[in-house]
This record gives sequence, structure tokens and C-alpha cells, in this order.
Amino acid sequence: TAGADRDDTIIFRSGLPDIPISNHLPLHTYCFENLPSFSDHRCLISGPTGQTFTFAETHLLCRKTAAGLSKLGVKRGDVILILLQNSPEFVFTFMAASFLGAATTTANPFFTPSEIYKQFKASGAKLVVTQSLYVDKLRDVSASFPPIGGDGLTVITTDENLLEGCLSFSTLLNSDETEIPRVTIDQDDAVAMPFSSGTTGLPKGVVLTHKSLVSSVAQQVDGENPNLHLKPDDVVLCVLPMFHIFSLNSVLLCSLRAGSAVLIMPKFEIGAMLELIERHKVTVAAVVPPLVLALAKSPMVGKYDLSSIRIVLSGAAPLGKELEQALHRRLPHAVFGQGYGMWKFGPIFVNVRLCSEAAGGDKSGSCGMVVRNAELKVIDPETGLSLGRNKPGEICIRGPQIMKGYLNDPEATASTIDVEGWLHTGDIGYVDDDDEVFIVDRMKELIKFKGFQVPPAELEALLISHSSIADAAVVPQKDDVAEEVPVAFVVRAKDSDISEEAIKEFIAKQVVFYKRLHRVYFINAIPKSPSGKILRKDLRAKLATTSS
Ligand code: 4UU
Repeated sequence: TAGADRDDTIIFRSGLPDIPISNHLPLHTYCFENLPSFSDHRCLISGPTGQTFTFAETHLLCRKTAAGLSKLGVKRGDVILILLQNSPEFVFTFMAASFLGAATTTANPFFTPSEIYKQFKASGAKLVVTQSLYVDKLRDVSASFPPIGGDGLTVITTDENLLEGCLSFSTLLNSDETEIPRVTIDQDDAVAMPFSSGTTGLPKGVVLTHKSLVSSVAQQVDGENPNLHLKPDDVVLCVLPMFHIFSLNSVLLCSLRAGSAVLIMPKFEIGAMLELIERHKVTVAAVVPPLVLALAKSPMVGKYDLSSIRIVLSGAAPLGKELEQALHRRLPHAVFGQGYGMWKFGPIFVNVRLCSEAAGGDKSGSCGMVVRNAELKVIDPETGLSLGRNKPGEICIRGPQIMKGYLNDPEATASTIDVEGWLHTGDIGYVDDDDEVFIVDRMKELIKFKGFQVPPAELEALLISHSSIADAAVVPQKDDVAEEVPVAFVVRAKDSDISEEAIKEFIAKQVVFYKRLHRVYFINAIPKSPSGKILRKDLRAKLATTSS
């Protein structure tokens, strides 16, 4: 029950008319709704093995996996932790959970044991699907996972190497799909529960429902002139990790709905990627700015035929004009689009001008136009009043795609989604005269390393847990390759002479690679507001003058 907006609220909408969205359907029903018209088309292509699965096969294997998981006791409301590189099994597990009314929480396999454990614990996951390679992380003494097997933790591994106590994914795939129990799924049931940093503080569980994800996919690929026009003969490159929303939502789920094939690569390697693009005639490439950089700069690019690519969609971090143009020179036949999104709602703008069939101009740097069936406003961060065109302010979004809220955290939810139903993004941007949205700054604490989230509060908590550190603050420093890298300002404890190297190592041991500190600057006191909030702006300004 949302409250009413003020009469003078300025609301921006898509130039395209709203479309009917079947968001009463469970996610799997919606994604596979059009399957009969392309059931024998390729759905999943495994890059490393070349194995392909048609839509009919994929649908069947998702159901078999669901039946197998059900036999293991997974039921509506349960949570499954997926700790996998991109693979067909990732898809089967994610969709299987949807069939059962369960939810998945996806984690980065590169996470340290304690990072994985925090997510496991907070999400209440009861089963883990992973690769044998990562099972040791679930046994590490730095985390307190229950023992694997028996009455303990159920761990399913997707590869041949079956470790003691673990179950093989092939048992799931051999289950009888007719044994999926009948479940009533509510559109407000959670289906995905990623962990994401809010505007402040530690990562929290984000509750995405069937309704949120169905709406988000529909806003991209359904209706006339969709923002992201995927077709049944498209081959979509899936090299970005599926444990992240960009790939999960805009690549996987959108392709399933539209009937496009997904070319799955477990990890990024430029040579292998170029070879696969040529071999499978990739038509749509979803990328992040560091990948655009690799494509624009690598001398290997000239050796491959990439002329099949018709759309390049970049997202998750700002893409500069120069970089966009450099890639455009290499891929002159492709149209370029930028997507702006968040875990909390999927993409809210995709560059209609460049991506849709109705394409017109080419305004680089723009993140596109707001998707259909959604509303956008820009507010003055100080007064909260809404702003008109060309005035930068905080971007707020409202629509059926936004998250239900943070898991078990009504306070954090209320500070992100206001009583009128607007989700505050923490990003600063403006809408221009042509309805295109430009993101210019970030007011939230979040740091983005190559599009990956680095929540400063997490690193600050680790830093101050060290007995030689009295206080600390972590801020982003600009970087040519990663866009931003985390650096720390540290106040040494009395009589301590701890070194920069020792601090960097202390952190590196505890976090995934992209959260590692790149520099440590020693300081006498962390600047704080009277209420005790770290004055990050002051530190960022200091960096701009100190850094070499
Ligand atoms: C400037 O990054 C994402 C999701 C990205 C996405 C999803 C579906 C892109 C295209 C798509 O189709 O999610 P998070 O939650 O990891 O990070 C969200 C934050 C934003 O608040 C913003 O600060 O990442 C930043 N961001 C961008 N910034 C995301 N996309 C952009 C962008 N330009 N294009």
C-alpha cells in the first residue's frame, strides 16, 4: 500500500507504451512460455565442451533437477546456495528451484570460506550446489559449515570428481521429472536471493520474487520494439558470471524467454572468447567496461571474424565515450547499448536508441531510456524534491520489477524503498531532453571494481578488527583498468608501526581478489561528521591531491 506522491513530482516514463506483463506466472512458467515455438532450437551451448542442449532438453533437465532436489527434501520457501562458475548445471539448478517454489542465493566461487559462510548463514540455505574444486572452502576451519554428508550439509557437485560425503549432480539429472510435487507458487515468493551491498553497510540479502524477475525480463524483451530485441536466431555470449544480476537476468533469463541460444563460458580468457565468438557466430555480446577495453585493445581481435556481432551491451559500470568509440571502430556493424542496473531491480535503462530496431541517433555515454512499465524520478539529495530535465540528482525507480526488500531487515528496506514505493538507487544522474539517462556520480558508499561490488563497510570492519589499527575508512580510487580500486585510510593504534604491506596482506587473506586494498594511506584521524559518519567526500578529495 504505497502512499501518494506530492502533486509536483516530476515522473519520467518510457516513450514506448506500457505492455501487459504476465507477472502472475511463476518465473519458470513465464521463461518457458514460448518454448513450443522453438523447442528444437539450441538453448544452451557449453563453450569448453561444445555440448548443446535444445530448449526442450533444457526444460526437461530443469524439471529432472527439480524432481531430484525435491527428493532431497527441497521444498517451497527453501534456499539453495549456488557456488558455480557459468555452466549448464547453474541454469538447471536455478530454474529447478523456481519449479519447487524455492529460491537460490548465488555466490562467487572465488569468495573466501568466511565470505561464503556469511552468505550461507544469512540466507538460511539448506543445500549447496558446487564444483569439487570448491568443496574444501566448505570444510575450511575459518568458517563453521556443518560437516558434509549424512545428517549434515547436503553438497552436490557438478563434475566427475566425486568427493566423500558429496552427491553427484548426475543423480539429479537422472530423476523422474513426473515426480515434481505440485506446488502453489505465489508471485510474491522469493526466487532469487542475491547478496548485495545497500547504500551503506554490509552486504544484505536482496529478496527478488517471481513477480520482480518476470517483470524485469518482460520490460527488456517483451512487446513491440523491446529495449533489448533478442530473437530466436540470436546467439548470446554469456561470459559474465551468472552469479551476477547482469548475466543472470539480461543474458540468461531474457534469452530463455526470447528463444535465443546462450553460449556459456565459465571464465574470461580473451583468446578462447574470440575463438568461440567466431565459431558459434555470436550475435549479442553482453560485456562490462573492462571487457570492452580488452576487445578494443587486444591485438588478437584482428585475427578473428567477429562480424556476426550485431549488439554489444555494456553495463554494471560507467562506459566512457572514448572506449565505446574505440570498440565501435573494431566492430563497425554492431550497435552499442548500455544497460544500467542493480541487483535490486535488474536493469532500469537499456539504450533503446541503440539497441532497438527503431534505432536512431548515437549518444555515447548515455545509459539509455527507462524501461516500460516503470517510473523514474530524480531527486535533490538534500531536499528530496523532484527535479526536471538536465538537473543531476538521485535516481529513484518505481515499478513491478523492484525487490520485495532486504531479507529480515525491515529497517534497511524502509531506508531504500520509501512509502510511495520509490527505490532510491544511491546513484546520481539526470534525464536529458531526449529522455536519455546519464549516470554521473554515486552518492552511496559502494566501490565498483570491474563492475564487482566492494562494500567499504566490510573492509572497514575487518581493518578495525586488527589490534594495530585504531580507525579506518575505505574509499574508491580511480583506476584505468578496473575503473575503481579500494584504498584505505588508516589510523595506526598507539605505538604501532604496522606497515602498508602488512595491512594489505591482512585483508587479502580474508576477501575475494577484487576486494583487496590497492593502497593504504596513514592518517592521524578519519574525518567524520558530528553524527560519526565518515566524510568520504573529504577523503576522496584528499586522494585526488595525494595520489601519484
Ligand atoms: C554507471 O551492476 C549491476 C547490474 C548491472 C546491470 C544489470 C542488467 C547492467 C545491465 C543490465 O542489463 O548491479 P550491482 O547491484 O552489482 O551494482 C549496481 C550499481 C549501480 O547502482 C551503479 O552505481 O552499479 C553501478 N552501475 C552503473 N554505473 C550499474 N550499471 C551502470 C552503468 N553506468 N551502466
